[in-house]
Amino acid sequence: MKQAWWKERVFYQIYPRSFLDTNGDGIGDLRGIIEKLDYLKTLGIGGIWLCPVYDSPNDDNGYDIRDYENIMSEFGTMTDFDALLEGLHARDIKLVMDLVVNHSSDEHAWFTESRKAKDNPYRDYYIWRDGKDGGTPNNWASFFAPSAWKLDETTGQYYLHLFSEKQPDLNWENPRVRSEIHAMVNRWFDRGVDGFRMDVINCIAKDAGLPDGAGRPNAAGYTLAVERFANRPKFFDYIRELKENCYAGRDCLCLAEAPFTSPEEGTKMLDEDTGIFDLNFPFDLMEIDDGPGGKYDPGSWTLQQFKQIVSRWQVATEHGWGSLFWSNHDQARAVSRFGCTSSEELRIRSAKMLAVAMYLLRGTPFVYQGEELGMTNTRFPNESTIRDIEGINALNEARATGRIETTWKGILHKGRDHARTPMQWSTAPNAGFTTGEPWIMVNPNYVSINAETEQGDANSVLKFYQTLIGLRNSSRTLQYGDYRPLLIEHEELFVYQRVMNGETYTIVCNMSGENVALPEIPMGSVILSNVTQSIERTMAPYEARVMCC
Ligand code: TEU
Ligand code: CA
Repeated sequence: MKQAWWKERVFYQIYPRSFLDTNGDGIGDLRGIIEKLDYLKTLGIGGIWLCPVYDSPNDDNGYDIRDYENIMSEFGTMTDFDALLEGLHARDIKLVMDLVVNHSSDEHAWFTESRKAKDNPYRDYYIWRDGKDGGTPNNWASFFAPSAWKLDETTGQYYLHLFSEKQPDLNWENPRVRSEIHAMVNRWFDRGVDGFRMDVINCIAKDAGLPDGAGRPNAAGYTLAVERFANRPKFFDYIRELKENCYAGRDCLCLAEAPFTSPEEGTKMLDEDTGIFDLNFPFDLMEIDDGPGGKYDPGSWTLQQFKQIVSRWQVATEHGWGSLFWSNHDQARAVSRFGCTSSEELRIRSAKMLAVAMYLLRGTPFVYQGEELGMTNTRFPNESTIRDIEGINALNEARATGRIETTWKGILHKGRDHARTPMQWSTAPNAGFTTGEPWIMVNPNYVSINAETEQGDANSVLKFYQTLIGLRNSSRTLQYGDYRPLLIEHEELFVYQRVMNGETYTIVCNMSGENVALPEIPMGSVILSNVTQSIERTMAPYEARVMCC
């Protein structure tokens, strides 16, 4: 097994808009992150994944980039950025930026040029087509709108947007687009960043001729034509080319966000010798509780499904490496979704259990901001408090098809805004996030769930995360050891070992709300637990034990 800095460190994902506001405009900023660097260091963090901070009109909160080489004015300046980078590196924390190049903003100079005329030199930077039979060029749906095509009056042609109409897809077939992107990536590397998390990167290559998709149509007759644009052969070529042009000779992380990727495809992408990425974010776990109607049609999940997903990816990445996460800025809060919030005691215990279950696996942990406090979903009182374009679109579509009640329930369960409510720093007004009016509501539970209070409480989720991350940081076995699942068929307990050089860690998690008898397994002495008093052969609800021998 090759060693690498990104295999040994615990990462922390920052959603800057919601992290800390230092100038009272209600929006988090880079100075806010700088203020909290010691907080991150104390947590044991060795790397940051920073969501987009580039200049953007914020149709999708920075995932619609207007200028790849400037900082969003709400977040600060390039001087602030350099100061942040310096502050991170001074603490030996790596910085991984978001790279959003499947699409840009429609306000990017490339697109404002492109839409001017069919013969504009930038026309082929995007994907333009004539309509067909009085309608769109094909039947592709958008993730954020019924159709993926928008008719542009100026030239009478349609442009493709897999996300919102303010996020036109870049045309990767155009070598000029690719070399502009390479140059931009290289300038960020030269500035000192340590890697990129590449947004929906496996969707950049669309099948030639843009053939219709075959999937189930939405109410407007369009379909998410995943089989036409996800993990297509050319995508592998484009990434190989990008790596040759940007990564060669650098020790930087190449991390894919890769929806629609099976473990088999993951093996291909992540193979240490022949793959194209160091790490990826797969979606199976994030979709575990999707109902037949998708993300906002809430379903249920079982421990068996969870174990299968984990095991498949552990196996898929045996000759490579994987990522470990419960949540991100697109998902609900981990403890509300996978743990238990019926009482404070169980919220705290289950939040700690989830951390043990996930972050001692083989792979690189990514803690999402606020997760280390056990932050929960928010009871958004009504639709007007929703800020996310995906949620707003889902509600609009649901209203048109009479499914508003299910969808609202779905949003309360899994809406992206749960992850985006402000970080809860203290008991001060607005959780200490801002002295102004926050851009999105603060979860009222900040009075008890916040960093300051938890720092002073030995039993807090925060203190537990510090201990757990410290344990992982100090153990080669937990970083590089083999993964061995135990009690595979068990319906309540999630049990595995990490083994290296004669050292064995055994991790036992009760993922249910019941007392569960612990079968005979090799154990060792308990080095970490989330309950005050363990009963040897009984696992209390949501109990987690880490043993070593
Ligand atoms: O998300 C990619 C993606 O596939 C999303 O549609 C995701 O499935 C969805 O949000 C889950 O509800 C990335 C970013 O993480 C997301 O924030 C952006 O909105 C999206 O790309 C477009 O850039
Ligand atoms: Ca601010």
